[in-house]
Amino acid sequence: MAGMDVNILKQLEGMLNKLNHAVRKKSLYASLANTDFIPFIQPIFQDDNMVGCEVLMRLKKNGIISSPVKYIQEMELDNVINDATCVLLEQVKADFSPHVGKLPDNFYFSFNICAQQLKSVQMVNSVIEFNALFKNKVTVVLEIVERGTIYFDDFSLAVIDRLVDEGIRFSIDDFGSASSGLKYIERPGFTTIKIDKDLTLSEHGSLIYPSVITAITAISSKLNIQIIAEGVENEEQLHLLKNKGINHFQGFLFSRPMSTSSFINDYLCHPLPKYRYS
Ligand code: G
Ligand code: G
Ligand code: MN
Repeated sequence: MAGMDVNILKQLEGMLNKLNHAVRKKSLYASLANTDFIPFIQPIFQDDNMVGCEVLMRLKKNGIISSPVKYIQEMELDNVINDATCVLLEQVKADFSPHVGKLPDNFYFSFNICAQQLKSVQMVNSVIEFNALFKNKVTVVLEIVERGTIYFDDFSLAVIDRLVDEGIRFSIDDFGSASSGLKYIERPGFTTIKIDKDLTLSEHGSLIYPSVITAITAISSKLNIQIIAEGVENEEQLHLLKNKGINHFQGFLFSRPMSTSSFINDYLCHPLPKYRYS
């Protein structure tokens, strides 16, 4: 009798979970109705030279552009995230195709994806297509943006190997924050760690997490991995991070994320002698 009760409870729990999922999906789709996914671009610098950029999703609804931060976690649990990434790839391809010749040598476009997206044939094919179009001029980097612990199953690892064979590189985003992708940085193709912006903060002339930064730089030099410090907002931070041996930076001090047309205008068509704008 007690066994039957447990079974019924389990069935009920399953039904409730499904219902909950359906309600959340409906609410997500309602929020995203009539919304376009558009790419914003934030440059990444090695000292004062722009070496690449991160493509960041923005939502455009009724002419208003906003961050996807409120929806991104729900989106990542749904196939809509693959549609969104494909739209960003297509839009960047269309906007930058006439300007590839103006990009610095060895430039890269970094796109955010979560591990689950490697299972989407549509998404993987779009990445391969994008990479093929810009081959020899631009590299594609995939930033793994897991909100929990990063886990790749055998299928995803095989997809990664395939993409690495195509020349695509991987980086671990928000390194040192919630995500834990430490073991993957030993894999071929994982060339970069992006130190989370919470860890690059400084206060009263000192970094808040100097030992963590030292440990990350030690791992990266041992494995010959590149480090990008994210969230660099002021000269003090920049100076302190440079003293730790870091030389790749992204943040508001250099540039905010901007539309593709502003980026093309400011950085490719009419660049100032130095790329620093703020
Ligand atoms: O740019 P902003 O801080 O508003 O972005 C909010 C969050 O959305 C960040 O955590 C960022 O990683 C995430 N994000 C931005 N663009 C993409 C994207 O194309 N795909 C995924 N999965 N996350 C993104
Ligand atoms: O999670 P991920 O690292 O992909 O997200 C990067 C987010 O950080 C982007 O959405 C971007 O808008 C935001 N960002 C970029 N530069 C800075 C910065 O200097 N300070 C802060 N607070 N956020 C930044
Ligand atoms: Mn990122």
